[in-house]
Amino acid sequence: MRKKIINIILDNNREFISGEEISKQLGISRSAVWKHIKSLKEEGYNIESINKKGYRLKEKPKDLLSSQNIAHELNTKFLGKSIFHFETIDSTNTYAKKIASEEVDGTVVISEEQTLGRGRLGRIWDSKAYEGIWMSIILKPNILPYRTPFLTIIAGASIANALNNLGVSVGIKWPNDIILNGKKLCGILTELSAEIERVNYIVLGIGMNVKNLNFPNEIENIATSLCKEGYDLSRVDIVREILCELEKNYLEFIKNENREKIIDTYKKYSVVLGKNIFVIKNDDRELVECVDINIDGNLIVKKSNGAIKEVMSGEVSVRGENGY
Ligand code: BTX
Repeated sequence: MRKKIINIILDNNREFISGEEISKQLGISRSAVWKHIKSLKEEGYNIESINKKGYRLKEKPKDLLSSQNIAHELNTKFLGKSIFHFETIDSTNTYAKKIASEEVDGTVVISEEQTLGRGRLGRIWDSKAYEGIWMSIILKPNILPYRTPFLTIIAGASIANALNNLGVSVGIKWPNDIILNGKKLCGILTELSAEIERVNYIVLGIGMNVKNLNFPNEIENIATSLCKEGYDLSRVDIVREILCELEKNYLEFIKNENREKIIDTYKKYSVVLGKNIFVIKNDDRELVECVDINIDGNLIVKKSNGAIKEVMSGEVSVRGENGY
C-alpha cells in the first residue's frame, strides 16, 4: 500500500493531492492514508501536509535506492520486478546467492552500503554508504554453463550503453571494468551455481562509484566516481537505465542467440582494442597487441613473434602499456 501511495505522490509532480483523493483512489480510509504518509516521512520522504490542501512531495526524495523509487517508471518486463533493499549488508552478492533458489528470475538485491563488498578472486570492493550503486541481479537462464561467461560481456556492454544514454562517455577495459577518464568507475562480479548441464542461477554483481569524493589510499590512483569526474546523476536513474539496457541485451542473447550485436557494442567501447597491453598471469607479464575481441568475448592478441593467441577471461588480467 505504501508503494501505491508513494507512486500517487510521485506521479502528482509536486502538486498537492488531498487525503480524500488518495483514499478514494486506493479504497482505504483517510486515517490509513495519514498513517502511511507518517511512516514514509520517517523513511526520509520530504512530504508536506497542509490542512485542506493535502499532501505533496516538497522535494525529490533523497536519492534512496528503495524498491519504490526504483520501481517507479521502471520499464522492464522482468528485471527488478522484485527488489530487496538494505541500508547496510555484508555483500549483496553473498545475500543474493543465499536467496537465489527461492526467488524469481530477475530479482535485484541492492544496498546503500556493503561492509564486505567483494571483487574477483577474493579482492575487496570499497562500498561506502550512499556513495555508489552496490547491486546484484539474480538470473536463471536456460543455457549450458560454459556459455555463462558471455553474461559478463553483456553486463559490460549494457552498463556502458546505460551511462552513454545518460551522457557519460565511458570505456570498457576487458573483461569487466568500466573506465572513465582512464580510471575504474565500475566493476562486475559474476558468480555461478551450476550442475554439469544446467545453470541453477547466476548472480551478476555490479559496483559503481557515483558520489564518492575520496577513495582509500591504495586505490586513489586507479579509482574514480561520476561525481569526481563532474557528473551529478541520480543513482536511481542509473539503476533503472542499467536494468533496461541489461534486460534488452540479455533477452537478445537468450532468445535470439544474437551475440554479434552485443559484441559489436562491446567493441565500440573497448579501451584495449588496437592497443599494446600487458597480459598478466601470476608473476608473468607479456606485452602483446590486442587485435580483436571474438564472438565468445575472448581477446585475440598478437605476440611479439607475430603469433596470434586467444586469451580467455578468468585466467589473466590486462594492463595498458602506459598505466591502468
Ligand atoms: P575486481 O577484482 O576487478 O576489482 C577489485 C579491485 O579494484 C580491488 O583489488 C581494488 O584494487 C580496486 N577497487 C576496490 N574497490 C574499488 C572501488 N570502489 N572502485 C574502484 N576500484 C576499486 C570487480 O572486481 C568487481 C566488483 C564487484 C562489486 C559488486 S558491488 C555489488 C556486488 N556485491 C559484492 O560483494 N560485489 C559486487
